[in-house]
Amino acid sequence: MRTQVAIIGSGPSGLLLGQLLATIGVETVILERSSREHVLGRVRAGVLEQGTVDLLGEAGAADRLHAEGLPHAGISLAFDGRLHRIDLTALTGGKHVTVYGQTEVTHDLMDKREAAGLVTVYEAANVALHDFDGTAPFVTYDKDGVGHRIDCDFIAGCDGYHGVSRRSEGALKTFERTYPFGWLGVLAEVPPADHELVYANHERGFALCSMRSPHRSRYYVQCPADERVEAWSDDRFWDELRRRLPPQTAAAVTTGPSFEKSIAPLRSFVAEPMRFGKLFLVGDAAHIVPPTGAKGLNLAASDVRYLFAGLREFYRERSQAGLDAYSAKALARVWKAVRFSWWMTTILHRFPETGEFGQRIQEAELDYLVHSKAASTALAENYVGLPY
Ligand code: FAS
Ligand code: PHB
Repeated sequence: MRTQVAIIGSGPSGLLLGQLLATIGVETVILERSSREHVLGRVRAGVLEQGTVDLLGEAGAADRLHAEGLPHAGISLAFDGRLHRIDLTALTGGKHVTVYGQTEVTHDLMDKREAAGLVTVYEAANVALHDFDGTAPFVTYDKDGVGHRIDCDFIAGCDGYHGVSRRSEGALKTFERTYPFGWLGVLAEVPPADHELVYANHERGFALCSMRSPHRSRYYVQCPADERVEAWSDDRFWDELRRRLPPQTAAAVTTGPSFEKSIAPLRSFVAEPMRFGKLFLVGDAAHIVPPTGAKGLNLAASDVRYLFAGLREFYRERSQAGLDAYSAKALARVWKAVRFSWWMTTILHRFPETGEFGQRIQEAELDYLVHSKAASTALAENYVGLPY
């Protein structure tokens, strides 16, 4: 088989890149290790920057997003028993974010790809990348015990943190910070506690009140990094969540049976560079952020935007300029989002080793943040998404 761009991974990065390339007639094949159902079964991000919404629109995959997505003009920070609203729209000259689950984004992109008859090979085993530092790259994989080869012009490594693409290149420099805690998250078919997101800093630990729709809530509590999800009954979760929220928010929590419960580790990770000859790393394959700043999925989208622009320039004008600029351009925005996600995580979570001085500094940071327009504006412009 031959294609123009071989895409490794059928998550948001791979699907969005494939859809955008289809709009300009560039052929792709996506190789996905898991089944379609497994990919759709993942519950992850929930907040989209406007740039991500616009890109999904350009890909022709935003109809349901526009119909069902929830525009949010603000978020609240909760500490000292009170809510402090950050008016994102007022502080950013009219911008907002949209609440719409990553599962739905993935579903919409898969439906669009399938409707166009574009090829995705699910349960592709032993995917391997070859000769991407030469002029004739190709990928190999096994499907139902049969070996296959796809010759291509370029390879897009959209295969996430545990993927094969990043590990295929030796000349990487990586940067990493792991956090001494994780997020225990639940999904429940109950109305949200607030009409906007609530990020809570409490002496028992961080908590987040989010949502997927007016009838479906997404909640998280900070937990030890080695915590087991089996140790958390629904009752224990609801009790701990409400203990970390201001009284009026806790009273507004509607409890009910969870239909998804999982623990996500928190880490900051960046691999440089994001390009090796004909191989381009995209999204979580190149970087990971703690979910506190709601940047993971949105960073994947900005990588896709830069790579799509470079590939469009190559196929239309045979120019390498955009492709040559990809890594530096993507990393400039990645590092700003890594900083913001790290900062949001440090001011909202309880760190075991922080000590009394560190605790006072965190309290002063939060007090300054909600009482200074300059500080609130800095949070708001990062949260809605910095310019591309
Ligand atoms: P993905 O990891 O989504 O997709 C990679 C795909 O490649 C997967 O389908 C995988 O099966 C496939 N793959 C892997 N290895 C392969 C191989 N060798 N061959 C072929 N295919 C292979 N972000 C937020 O903004 N908010 C959140 O709350 C949030 N929560 C998260 C919770 C968890 C547990 C995780 C892991 C991430 C979370 N994220 C969150 C970040 C997440 O949304 C990512 O940013 C987003 O999925 C990035 O998309 P992709 O780059 O496509 O990577
Ligand atoms: C979510 O709804 O899953 C979500 C929202 C905001 C975050 C992290 C996760 O910062």
